[in-house]
Amino acid sequence: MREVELRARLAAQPGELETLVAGIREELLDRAPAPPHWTIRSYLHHLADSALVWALRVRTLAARDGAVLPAYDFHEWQRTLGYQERPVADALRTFRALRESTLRLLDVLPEPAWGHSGQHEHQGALDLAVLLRGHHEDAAGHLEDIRAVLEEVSRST
Ligand code: NI
Repeated sequence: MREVELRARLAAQPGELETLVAGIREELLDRAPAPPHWTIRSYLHHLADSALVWALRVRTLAARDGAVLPAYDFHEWQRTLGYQERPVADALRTFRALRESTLRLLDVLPEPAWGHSGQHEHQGALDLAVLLRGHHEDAAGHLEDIRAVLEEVSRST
């Protein structure tokens, strides 16, 4: 995927997510699907937190060539950070705000930043293009997860 197209898709995902979950009954957000899927509420908080980590990594790497980018344990975050209790409106707002501000940053980034190479704790060397692709793919996968869970928990009403 060309970078222009990738950025357009990153910009479109908050709207896709909002459309997907608009009008879902509150109780369906918390209805547990068959493993390994999470509840829809958990996926929404994971998407917000993954956007947070992505936004931090983009800034860290854009600012400094050779930056170290820490990993995080998303299962641990899902278990420990109140994903089951917090309002989904917060997650949707956070996801959109971090996407928008980070894409605006990318618009004005000086050219050399695109050549920066960072060290990810687990994935090894990567650059901004890899961070963009990875974050888009992760979110696209979770949009599919949410679609699947919604179908499953709606059936069992
Ligand atoms: Ni993920």
